[in-house]
Amino acid sequence: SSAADAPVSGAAEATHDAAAKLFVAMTGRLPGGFWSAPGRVNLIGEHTDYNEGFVLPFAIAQRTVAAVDVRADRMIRVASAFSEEAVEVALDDLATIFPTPVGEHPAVPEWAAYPLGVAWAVMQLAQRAHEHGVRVAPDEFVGVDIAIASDVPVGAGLSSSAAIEGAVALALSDVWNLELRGAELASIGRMAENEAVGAPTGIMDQMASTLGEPDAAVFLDCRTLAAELVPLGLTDAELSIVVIDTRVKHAHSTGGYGERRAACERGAAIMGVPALRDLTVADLERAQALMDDVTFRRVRHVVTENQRVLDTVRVLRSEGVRGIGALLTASHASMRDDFEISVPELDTAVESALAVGALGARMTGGGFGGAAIALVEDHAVGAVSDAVRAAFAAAGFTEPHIFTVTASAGAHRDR
Ligand code: GAF
Repeated sequence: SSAADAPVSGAAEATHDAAAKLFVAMTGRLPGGFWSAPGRVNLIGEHTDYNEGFVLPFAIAQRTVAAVDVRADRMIRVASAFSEEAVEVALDDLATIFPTPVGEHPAVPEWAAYPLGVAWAVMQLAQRAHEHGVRVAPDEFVGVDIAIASDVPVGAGLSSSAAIEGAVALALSDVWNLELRGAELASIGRMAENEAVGAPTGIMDQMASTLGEPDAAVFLDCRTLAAELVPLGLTDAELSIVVIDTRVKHAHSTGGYGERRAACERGAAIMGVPALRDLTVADLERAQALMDDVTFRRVRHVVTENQRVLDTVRVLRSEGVRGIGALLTASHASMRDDFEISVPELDTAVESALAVGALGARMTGGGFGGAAIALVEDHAVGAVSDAVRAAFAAAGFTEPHIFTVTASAGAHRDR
């Protein structure tokens, strides 16, 4: 084709229908309500979140929908399009299932560890109510049925997991009358991801999924969790963000992600700082003298990436989005060469998009697969898509899934 694949619309009717059908099949009843939360694209700021640094993601229109109702007992039952079987657990037994021991698989099917992990996290936090603003005691919680459907591509680096967590956390907050918002919901999602699913991720994805707004990126300080919306102005600039999903699947509960985290912690310890956030580009010369080459390059990626986020925010606010292309491309080079989390498909996506005039391009998300993004003139979206597809075919790679994304609303109740 000569254009990007058809964009998937936000909170799509089809996703609501799928969640409703699953709910009816599981319970024989209609759901009491629908909640949804989006996936995200990270514009810039990769592997900086767990180093207490800066990130600039935005929520996308693709969403996960949770169809939910309360039950008369204290059971929680979840169903999803990922599985034929619903999973049912007593609320009081969640604490015997989670946390998942480090390095082990969850005691429930992995897809179910997300929604059940969120419920567990909410109940855990209720016991420490003063910390996270949970107002209701765990023994007041009633049982719930939850059916989940999504149009966020899975394994594409677009945070399908944060979308599930956000939708379920908000639904539980509402049906349990907890009035959780923003960073509270995000912290619950992250706790589920880290301790129930067992993926040692930062908080970026959950914050983007809960705080996103149309036409804006979320500029987040991952140390203080202070967030500011930064208008993107893509429409006025006649620019598009094209996502190239390489279809190389990644998982952050295994391998490279945790190793990168460990290298960053090592680097911070050698430099005598609490987190790499506390270093600036001026500290890099000293760092190089103190550590091995691999650790140094991991540190250099994080330190320069934090600076690129700050620069991107400054450029967005002064010149506008047309000015950020070189920063995106520099971010990719840093991830490819210093952090070493790219794969040939991601490099091909970036290079082939740039070769036909993309203003900037980079892999987005945790790496080792997933998606790249390119900043492209509206009128060139078709040409860039064609060029990337041709480059993939020439390299013998699986055909990528290419589509444009728009900055969209964060988690909300739909109906
Ligand atoms: C994944 C993680 F979930 C995020 O927390 C973040 O670390 C990202 O990789 C890399 O920037 O999406």
